[in-house]
Amino acid sequence: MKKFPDFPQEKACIGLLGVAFDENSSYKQGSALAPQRIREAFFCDSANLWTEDVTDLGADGIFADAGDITPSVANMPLETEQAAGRLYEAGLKVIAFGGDHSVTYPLVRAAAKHHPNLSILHFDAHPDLYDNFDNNPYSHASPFARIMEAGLAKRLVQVGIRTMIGHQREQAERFGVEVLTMQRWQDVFNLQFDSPLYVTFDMDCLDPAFAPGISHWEPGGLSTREALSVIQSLRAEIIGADIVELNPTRDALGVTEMVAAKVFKELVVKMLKI
Ligand SMILES: [Mn+2]
Repeated sequence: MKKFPDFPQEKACIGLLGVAFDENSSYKQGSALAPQRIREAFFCDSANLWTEDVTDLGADGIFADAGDITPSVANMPLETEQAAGRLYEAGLKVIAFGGDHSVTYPLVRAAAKHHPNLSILHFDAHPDLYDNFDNNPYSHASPFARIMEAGLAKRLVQVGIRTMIGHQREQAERFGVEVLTMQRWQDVFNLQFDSPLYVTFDMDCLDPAFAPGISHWEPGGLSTREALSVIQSLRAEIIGADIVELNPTRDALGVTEMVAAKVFKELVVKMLKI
């Protein structure tokens, strides 16, 4: 199989990190299997390595791949933050992929350390703002409560949301989160951010018709095309990103891993261009 060049690389722009961790998933596990599947989908011979704006991601000097980490349950936040931190320290922008959404808290910690005044664009069916879920403050349903409590982002914008409840609405108001629910889905294009942007992409922002290989099927989501258009129409400097919640055990045909690889490609080229 073709592979990304290993970290470190003298000329690379984008550091890659697979996070094989699904112990904070509240309903189904399986997203720990995602990093390898996204790598395979990226290099799948059914497609090419060019983006829609005709940029060749197979060219030299783009990627440096730090491989996959499999953090322990007890030390996941620290191990993940340190692994991502090494890439930022090398002057790279960073894309992490795989894992449940709890990995975003340490990934954002690493990003915020190197990029103050961070903004976050969060694609998801779920607000993930629970103070804790099933008595787990590090649940995959809680990362944005931890991020906002810690003051890691000056602005958090959520798109794709369609599972709001009272408690999470209170949390959103408390933290000043800009929630663009699916009822306002036309408002998500041409978003502008005036500070470094971290993009976190939960695959379940998409309608399960387009991306069934996820743990929480929530109908009424974005189409793949709509999500790509949100990314392509962004006016922002993206310094970090993650793609999470792909669950290969629910992706019998491998459709969803191809969607994840497509999102990966369009995020990468957006990171390269600004
Ligand atoms: Mn979600």
